[in-house]
Amino acid sequence: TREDDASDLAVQEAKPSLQAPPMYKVLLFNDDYTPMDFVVEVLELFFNHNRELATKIMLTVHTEGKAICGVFTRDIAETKAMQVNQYARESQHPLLCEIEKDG
Ligand code: NFA
Repeated sequence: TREDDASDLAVQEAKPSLQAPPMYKVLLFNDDYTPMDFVVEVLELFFNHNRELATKIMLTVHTEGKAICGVFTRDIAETKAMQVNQYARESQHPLLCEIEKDG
């Protein structure tokens, strides 16, 4: 600070970051074919939800058409969606995961 430092040019100061990063929702979408157990497994594996919450989210997707699995910074949200879509594809299920900017 001006009070403590001889020169702001010579001293490196860590400035607090004041802006929170933009957040992205990760969404799962319903389809007619993916087994309910597989969706619960995805929610446990990739979003660290316990069995009870994973089951609730899965049933919301099933009845409402979609649900939020979690909210993350862009890189994390993109990676989660990629991992879920790759795992679904490998398992030959049509389950779809997308991200959407929060707010
Ligand atoms: N609708 C699917 C079924 O009846 C279950 C499902 C839930 C699929 C959530 C995708 C997402 N087997």
